[in-house]
Amino acid sequence: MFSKILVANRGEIALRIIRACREMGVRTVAVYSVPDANSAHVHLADEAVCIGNAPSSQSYLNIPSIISAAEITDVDAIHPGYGFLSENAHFAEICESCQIKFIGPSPHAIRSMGDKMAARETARKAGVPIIPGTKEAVKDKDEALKIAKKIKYPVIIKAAAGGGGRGMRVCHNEVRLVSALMTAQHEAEVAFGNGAVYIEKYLERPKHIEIQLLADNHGHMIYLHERDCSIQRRHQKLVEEAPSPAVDWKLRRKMGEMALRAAKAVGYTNAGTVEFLLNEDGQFYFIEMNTRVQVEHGITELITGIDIVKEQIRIAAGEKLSIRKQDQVPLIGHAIECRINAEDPTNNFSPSPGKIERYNAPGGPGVRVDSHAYAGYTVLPYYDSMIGKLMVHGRNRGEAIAIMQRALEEFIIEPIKTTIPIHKEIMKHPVFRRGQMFTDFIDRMQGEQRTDKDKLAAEPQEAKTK
Ligand code: MV4
Repeated sequence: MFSKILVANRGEIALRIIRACREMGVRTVAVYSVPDANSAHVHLADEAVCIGNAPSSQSYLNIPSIISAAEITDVDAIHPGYGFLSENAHFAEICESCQIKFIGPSPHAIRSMGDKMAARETARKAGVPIIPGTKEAVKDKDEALKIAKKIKYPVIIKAAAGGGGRGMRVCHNEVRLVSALMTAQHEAEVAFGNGAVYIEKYLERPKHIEIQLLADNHGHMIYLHERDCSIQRRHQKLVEEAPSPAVDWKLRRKMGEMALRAAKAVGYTNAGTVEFLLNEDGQFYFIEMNTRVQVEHGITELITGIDIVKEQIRIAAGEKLSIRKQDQVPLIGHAIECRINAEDPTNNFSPSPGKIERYNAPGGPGVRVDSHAYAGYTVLPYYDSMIGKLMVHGRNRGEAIAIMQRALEEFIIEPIKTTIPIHKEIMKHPVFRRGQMFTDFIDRMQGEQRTDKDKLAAEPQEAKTK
């Protein structure tokens, strides 16, 4: 096992990794930017090194600075968390060349899955269902028109180097397709330095289902069932749950086996997640693979009892998976996560940084809070607005929702604006309670609220006093 790990991240995930290390008897090094000097991860780690100024490009994305910190503190390994350098194959290679273990998959696996168009082709060749569309990058408008005619509108243009919804464009007709192609290619070139785009048939109301995988370097690979991440807004997940109310055991097994196939095709090791879109007819399609630990990994830990971060560290240290047989992976009860962001849901989710004066995290049976926030902590404007994750675990979905509602009521974060109020709305929404949410859930819910408000405003005074 490693004796010391550098955590190349901040916020709640840095804490999560430090906690795993502490329990495993591994020492930790935190890295931090100048304004993060007072952050919880700096205090909880055994050592801490300042790596640069506030902008991520100068600190958490600054490879020379992070490698220097690793060499000065003489660590055996680096855990990248999520975001920042976690899916940077070049960084993984540099770690390797410095004899520092990168806690994640191989540079080859990261690179293969990082090109979303290549990943789609890899999945197809491995026999994993993909959405009808292009095999290679779309060269010009004639090619785009031809393929769209074949698969029929609506279609979606995606950037090969994109992922997570970045650089996507939905087109309902030929005119839109031609103009969208030009801008999509240009935007992809500017944003990712790679203008390659591909086209898929656009699925109108899918569910977003992802399969968590673990693979060691001894040939063992298991899936830890699915998470339902259909509740998103502008490609930011708000609520996730495991298992999915839309997946039965037969489908779970099919999706799990297809996820394993896709991962095996690139020689995948460590923790990873295969994303699928699930149609109302029960058909599912590979969309991409995330080669890192994800924000929502905790709900899978709650239903399986498997500590994914500890498994990541053990795998990187060359140990075998703690559970190596698929039928020994538990699925107990139901877990839900609400992401608590410093955003104002009543003002288009605009960021709401600032000092937290009052803070009280919920507790009690079935509640887990992963957060770096505390009373007196200042939410910084430079980074991601997520200040914590509220996770609950119940015997079934109904119980999990009840625990979540109770926990949301207990949670106090003042005076900054947070997403807690919208989570309360989601938990009581009949569509959510029936488990019938699709990726358009939040837009529809907010549409309903607007019409409610309009109705109230338009209604004569007597309607209220009656
Ligand atoms: C799609 C799609 C419909 N059809 N692909 C968004 C995130 C990225 N990983 C893939 N995404 C989508 N790809 C086809 N062919 C719809 C989405 C999508 C979506 C997916 C999951 C959750 C929320 C979403 C919101 C809008 C669009």
